[in-house]
Amino acid sequence: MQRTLVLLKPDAVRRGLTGEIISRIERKAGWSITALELRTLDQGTLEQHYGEHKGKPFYEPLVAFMASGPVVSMIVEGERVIEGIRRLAGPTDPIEAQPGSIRGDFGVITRENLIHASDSEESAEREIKIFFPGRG
Ligand code: DGI
Repeated sequence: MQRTLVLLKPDAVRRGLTGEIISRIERKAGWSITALELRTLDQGTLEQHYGEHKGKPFYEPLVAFMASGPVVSMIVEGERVIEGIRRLAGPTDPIEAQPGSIRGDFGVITRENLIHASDSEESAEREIKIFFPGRG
């Protein structure tokens, strides 16, 4: 059994797509949401979360976007959930994402790509500690 950290980004919240996206996750057999919160992220949290991208040209606009409104943060648990949610989400650039995926169905530009999901077990554990310290 795996667990992963999922963020529904400010564009998903602003556009009223959180229900649709959560529903896609809930419908996968055997997966369950074990923590869920709506919050606006502070700079410290974003620096920890996206630290690997610090110094890259897209970092500052990414952090500004991620702080621009509330996000839904979740822990999702289940069989192969890390790879599974990455596939439901689709690639980083929504134009490359297949129709049927979340980014493929709803996204256009790379920054406003609706969803974050941990990319490995190590990332999941690191990110869960940032967003849900009591669940680390
Ligand atoms: O795991 P992902 O969210 O698909 O991608 P990531 O962890 O490599 O990057 C985190 C976010 O940073 C991504 O969702 C959007 C943004 N990003 C990544 N690469 C680029 C980018 N934004 C722009 N504008 N250009 C990039 O090359």
